[in-house]
Amino acid sequence: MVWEKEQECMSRVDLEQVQLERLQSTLNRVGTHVPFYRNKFSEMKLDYESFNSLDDLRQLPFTTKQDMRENYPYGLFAVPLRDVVRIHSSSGTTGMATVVGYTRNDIKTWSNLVARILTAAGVGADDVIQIAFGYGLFTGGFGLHYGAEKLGASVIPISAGNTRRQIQIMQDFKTTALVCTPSYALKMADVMMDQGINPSGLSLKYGLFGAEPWSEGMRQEINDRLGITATDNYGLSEVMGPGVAGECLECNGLHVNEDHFLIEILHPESLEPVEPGEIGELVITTLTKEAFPVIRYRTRDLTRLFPDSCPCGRTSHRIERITGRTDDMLIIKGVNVFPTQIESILFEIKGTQPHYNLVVERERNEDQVTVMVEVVESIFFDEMKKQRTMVDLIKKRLAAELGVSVAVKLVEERSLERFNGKGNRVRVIDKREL
Ligand code: DLL
Repeated sequence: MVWEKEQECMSRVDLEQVQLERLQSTLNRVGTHVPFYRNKFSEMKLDYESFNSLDDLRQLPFTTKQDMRENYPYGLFAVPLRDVVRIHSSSGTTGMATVVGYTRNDIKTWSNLVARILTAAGVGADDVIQIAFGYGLFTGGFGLHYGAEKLGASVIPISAGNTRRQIQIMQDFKTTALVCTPSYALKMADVMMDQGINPSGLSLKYGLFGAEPWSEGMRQEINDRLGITATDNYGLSEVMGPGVAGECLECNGLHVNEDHFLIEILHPESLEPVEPGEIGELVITTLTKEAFPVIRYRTRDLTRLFPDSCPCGRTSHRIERITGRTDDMLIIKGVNVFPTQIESILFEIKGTQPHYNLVVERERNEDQVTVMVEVVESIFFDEMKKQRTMVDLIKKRLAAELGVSVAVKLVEERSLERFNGKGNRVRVIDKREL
């Protein structure tokens, strides 16, 4: 099944024409309404109105997460707030977060693109979809929700957490499709096992998983343990949220919604295109966004293009599952975490040193982070009670900043190894085998 056959299966020639027209209108939009782009274009003496080929894209400036932070909260919006009907935001509190907006039309487009992805993954109007992504500023819950409703499916907006209840609902409501992070799907399988529940007695058929990296091995495990067909779907809030790309039931890479997103795969340092099929950084230009269009957004996600066509009939290019990042962002239980966020909190707490390590582990399919913090001698050798107060304080502050709880361990001054690389004060020890 294809949700929008005409668009998803159009010839590459027609697609490129649509892309070019939409690129021109997006450039017009940002060149007129977003001072950040207007100034950049005029500094570069860019005559975007004369663009007549998609290759001209290469002349355009990049947009980075830093640009978004510098224009926090609404500086990059291309419409007045009165035309914005929804606001989402990703990782970090004030000043660190990126804020994205949607017009009524953007929400329509978003729902449609998510409906495409759900359809490609085997789900239809007769399905009962349990959405176990967080509903809130994170785009996962609401993004998938609107797409699933658009499809006409029965949506269970259960949100994340409370695994036993998730399983109970799954049994009672006869859920046929599960939507969450891949690690949470495995956690559900663990809890089912603990409770003596055999997944083959459930009605579950499909699983759509995304928002964090996973592997082919994990897919196999999920398929085997839950008795479903699991597909991968990708997106990011800066560009829209879920709905950017997703796998069909061939499970051979993620179809990009190319009539809405123009993608480039670039060498992360030279920022020149890699050879077709080589791994590089995914760079995305939105083609239809109204409130928050972005030009050449550097996702920092690494992937490559699959050159061959897909037997499903969709003509869009497919990307390989995300294989890594070019920065130090970690995804913990689906939440994006930057080590610098941890650092800025530690700086504010008297007695801690700006040296810390992050140890990330996956225990029973759940991410666990331990922040090892060096503390001054007087605290390290202080009585246990004072140490405990310190640990609690750091934990509380970090949980509030990061939106996910972490363990904290105090260590003696100068006991952590020093590094001289770029992130010279922090070392991330990621023991998860993703
Ligand atoms: O994670 C949007 C989303 C929600 C996608 C639900 C799919 C399903 P952010 O919180 O802004 O948005 O995080 C975006 O998460 O740059 C990737 O590094 C990572 N990511 C998202 N999907 C995948 C995936 C949502 N399928 C960041 N595989 C992105 C690997 C993923 N990494």
